[in-house]
Amino acid sequence: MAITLALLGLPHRVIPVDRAAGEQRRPHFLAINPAAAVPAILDRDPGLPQPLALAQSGAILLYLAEKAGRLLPSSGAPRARALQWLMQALTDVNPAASLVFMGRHGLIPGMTAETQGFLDARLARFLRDAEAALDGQDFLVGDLSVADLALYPIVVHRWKDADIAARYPRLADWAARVAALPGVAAILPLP
Ligand SMILES: N[C@@H](CCC(=O)N[C@@H](CS)C(=O)NCC(=O)O)C(=O)O
Repeated sequence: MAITLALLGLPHRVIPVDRAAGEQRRPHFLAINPAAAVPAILDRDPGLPQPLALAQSGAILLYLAEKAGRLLPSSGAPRARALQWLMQALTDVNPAASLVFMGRHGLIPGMTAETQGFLDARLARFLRDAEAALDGQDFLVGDLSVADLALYPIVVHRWKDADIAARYPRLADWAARVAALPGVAAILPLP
């Protein structure tokens, strides 16, 4: 979210939420997202009839792109493709990556090496889809879009587990391109 806000040049303040301390369950945060999960935004734009509290990373990314009129094609097939990749990043790649993380950090009860192998292979399948999408183009749907910005943190966080640099050369080059965008490396650099 911070990356998208920075790239769009929208004025904002990032407020870290200490989840280990349960801050997401405190009243001041629940007023913004009653589901007690990050990310969430509070848009106090005076042009709005009232401040907008919004959760779910996909909804937030779409809202910010539409607000700024950038990072999302406005109509037709280009927009549909960008939405497809946004959903693919958030509903395929991200859950697979989260399970790999949980498996490797002892957060899945009864975890075995076989199950970890299954989870690793599942993530690898989704990463291969992204690798294929980047054949012949710099970003997932041609121009930079919120789909790239949804996928980038997932790829960065699983960089070593999934052996991105060695196994997915186009994805690694793409990540370097995203990392080189203004302000991105200061927020989330490549490992
Ligand atoms: N589908 C949601 C997932 C949000 C979510 O599960 N966030 C996690 C952190 S990645 C969270 O805040 N969990 C609540 C907790 O840790 O108590 C989204 O994309 O925003």
